[in-house]
Amino acid sequence: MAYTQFIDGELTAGANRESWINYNPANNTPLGEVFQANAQDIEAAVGSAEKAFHDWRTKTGAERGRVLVKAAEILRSRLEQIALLETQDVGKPISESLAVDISSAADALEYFGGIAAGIHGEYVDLKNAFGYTRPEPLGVCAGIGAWNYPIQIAAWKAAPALACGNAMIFKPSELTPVTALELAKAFMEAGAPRGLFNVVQGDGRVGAMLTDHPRIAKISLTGSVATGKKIFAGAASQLKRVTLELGGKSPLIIFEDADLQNAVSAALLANFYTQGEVCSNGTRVFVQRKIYDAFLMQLKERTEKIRVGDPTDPDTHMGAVISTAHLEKIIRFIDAGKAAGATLLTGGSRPGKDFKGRDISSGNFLTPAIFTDCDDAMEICKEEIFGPVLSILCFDTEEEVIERANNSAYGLAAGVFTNDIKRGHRVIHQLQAGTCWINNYNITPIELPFGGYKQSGLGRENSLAAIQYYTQLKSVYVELGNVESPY
Ligand code: TXE
Repeated sequence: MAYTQFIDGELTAGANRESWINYNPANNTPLGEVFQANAQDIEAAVGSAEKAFHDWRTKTGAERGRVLVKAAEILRSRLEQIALLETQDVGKPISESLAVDISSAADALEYFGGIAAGIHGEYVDLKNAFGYTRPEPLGVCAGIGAWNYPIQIAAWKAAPALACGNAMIFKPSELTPVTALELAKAFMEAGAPRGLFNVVQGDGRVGAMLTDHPRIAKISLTGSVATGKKIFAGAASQLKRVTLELGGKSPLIIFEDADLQNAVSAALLANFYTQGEVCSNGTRVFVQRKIYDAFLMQLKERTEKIRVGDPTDPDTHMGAVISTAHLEKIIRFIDAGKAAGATLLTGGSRPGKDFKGRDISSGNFLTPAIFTDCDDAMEICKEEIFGPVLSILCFDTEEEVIERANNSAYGLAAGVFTNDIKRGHRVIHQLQAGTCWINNYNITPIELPFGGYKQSGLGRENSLAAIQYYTQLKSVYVELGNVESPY
């Protein structure tokens, strides 16, 4: 299989380009060859996107919305086959790909397709005059994706961009080149003009070319904080618009009155879903002292029942992490946690066989890990591991836990479990985080904004909040009288 560029409505040839092999994380066998976009590809993508933008911006919101909703229908009609592609590319369980990834992408297309006709300005009566505003598109926007939710990330950027009248050039992560191409095909079949949504493959160098390109008006990144800072700096010379969905080390706070079963379920989901490779994960689990032992006992028992194995098996709970290099990075964090004095209570090892006795030694598998005896200052409690590693911490008072939870350069997400309705809102209002949950975790409906405080990002994706990041607002004053002049 060749993963090439999708420019001007079609897949381009792969020849005469730098290339690399894309591997299946579950067994490290080749899925296909990926061809790095070159400067000519970028120029062709920008030219095609500009041509598409020229017509697309003249369509009404309703006309644009129809294409997005049709694209959503096409994705849903191919859910099983795209889910399998995503599972093979990312290593995540097929149960997740079927339940979340493609549906979330389709939800975004439907949502922004539905509101496209409602994206308009305001009218203001003035003295012998009136004014109005116009939310106008930016032009050609670039999306740059991470590898944990490839088609969801592509759709969360393309849907608002196109709904607002822009064209998009999307670069998936070099580790997951596959399903952005499925989204591109769906847009074409839905009636989008050629070049409205282009895909270019490649690593950070291609991402940097997009950031630097003078005719690309905006960059939207989903990725690490380090990359976010590089893009922000690179965009500065042109004052190019940037939205950044970055990493985090988010707190999940469990008060003594919480429903224990639900709180443990949330802690498991917030650390082990998608092998823990979720930016908004609640990886610092703060538990109030009175229930700490009971919580930890249930957490350990249920963690050890998580079925690690072949991601294509519907019974599997946890698949393989994205690459051998990433697996080694996670193991380095685990070693550092032990060296710092934390106790590895369970997990953190490489299983040779999975829960059905199948040989998985050739894949990037790790059993879900829990660290106790943690200290806030430990690296495993400060840095994003982006793997199945949970750090549990004990606290006594509300004031103490809020201060400790906020003591982080990140601010992406936060969760609070309590049955005291006043405490739940009181605490969540004091947490420095952009995406929050009370008595659940990591539920991200398209109707709510998603994004972070502090170094976890700039701007928001999803909900009506996203519209401001894909439009620029023009105000128009209309004189109904004469120009009064002292000259
Ligand atoms: O990120 P990387 P990864 C974060 C998550 C973790 C990271 C993992 O927290 O930190 O993403 O994904 C491109 N100029 N989120 O390892 O390495 C690169 O090619 C331009 C947060 O992929 O930062 C890739 O396509 N582009 C998120 C993309 O940036 C550059 C949810 C990300 O790569 C570049 C999911 C450069 N100089 C993961 N260097 C959220 N908050 O929603 C690299 N890239």
